[in-house]
Amino acid sequence: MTRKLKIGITCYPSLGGSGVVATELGKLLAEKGHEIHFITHSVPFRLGKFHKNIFYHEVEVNDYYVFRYPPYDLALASKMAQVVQMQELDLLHVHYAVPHAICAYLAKQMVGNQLKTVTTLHGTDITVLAQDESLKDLIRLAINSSDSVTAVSADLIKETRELLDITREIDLTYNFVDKRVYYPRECQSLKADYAPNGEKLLMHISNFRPVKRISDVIDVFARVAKAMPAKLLLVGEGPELTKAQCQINKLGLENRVHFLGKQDDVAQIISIADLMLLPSEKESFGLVALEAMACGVPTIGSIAGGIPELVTHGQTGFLSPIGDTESMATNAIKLLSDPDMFRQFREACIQRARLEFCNDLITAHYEQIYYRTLGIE
Ligand code: GMT
Repeated sequence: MTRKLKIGITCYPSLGGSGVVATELGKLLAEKGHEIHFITHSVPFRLGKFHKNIFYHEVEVNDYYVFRYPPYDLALASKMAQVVQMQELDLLHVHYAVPHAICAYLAKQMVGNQLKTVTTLHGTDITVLAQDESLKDLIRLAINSSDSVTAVSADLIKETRELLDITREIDLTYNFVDKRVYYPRECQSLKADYAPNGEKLLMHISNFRPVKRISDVIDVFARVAKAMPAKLLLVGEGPELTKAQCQINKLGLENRVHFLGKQDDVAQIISIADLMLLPSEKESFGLVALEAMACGVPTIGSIAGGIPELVTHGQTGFLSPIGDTESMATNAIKLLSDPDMFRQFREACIQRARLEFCNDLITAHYEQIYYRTLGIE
């Protein structure tokens, strides 16, 4: 039997796809008997109840009076080194190059080369931060000094190579969903609350940052709502929310749009949707489209980043060029008006999520990477 590992995981513990992936991965690895140590500034929001084999180590920042900015990154690196030594960890798996892979690099300098590090690139560390000339060399150092590097789409690997001139091996490990949580749920009464007259329900879930193109979400919805009775559910919060509210008021759609705010557990709410809208400008993978797919909900989205690797155009959703809201709305109307086509898409979604992106498959892939990194075959 292959030896069980002691793994330190660092991620952004608050809302966001990378934190979800890191935390769910930790939980699944713990279920398989590995010992997992989260090293973060607060408890990862998806951790929830007590789990056997999972430990949490809080990073506390020293606010010594000469510090203008409390040095979180240094505190994290020291904590990593301390936990590695005290708990005799085999490796650190860090999610995001900046600052986590840099901190892991520093921890390794402190404890020695026997510590192995695995870095997962999630997107904005490359697509946004690597564009910043002042950070480029640091990000390159973080990636090149990790023992293994993974990225969540082939597109992100390509972009990492192009932007940072990186030639080392990068493993492709897609985002995943836990099939015990994400499946089409029976939510008739919840659906009736939002669509009492059988309206079609369109949904968008994000952190409402400009890259998500919320105005396109609303524009697509406005076009669909002209063609058929429909409602829009907006889940999440972020900087573009107020603008979205104004656009909705201007279009006179206030009674057809519901703002649900931040939700930690979206599996149930996604199941009441007919379509997920994801018209992003940048999207290294699009976890929310996968969560929707697993619940049998097709995505209408953009040809951006890794979305085409996830959503099969014409089978599990429809994709259009970024900003082409007319084409997105036409596709949405076509799908929503044809019950046979919709049924086929729904089936294809459930199948694809189970076959290509299920928790067992991707967790096993990460385990393989850990064993390879540690030289255990
Ligand atoms: O989408 C976001 O803005 C959140 C961001 C994050 O940092 O958590 O998500 C990124 O990582 C997710 C998990 O790998 C991916 O599914 C998202 O596509 C990616 N977001 C972007 O590339 C914009």
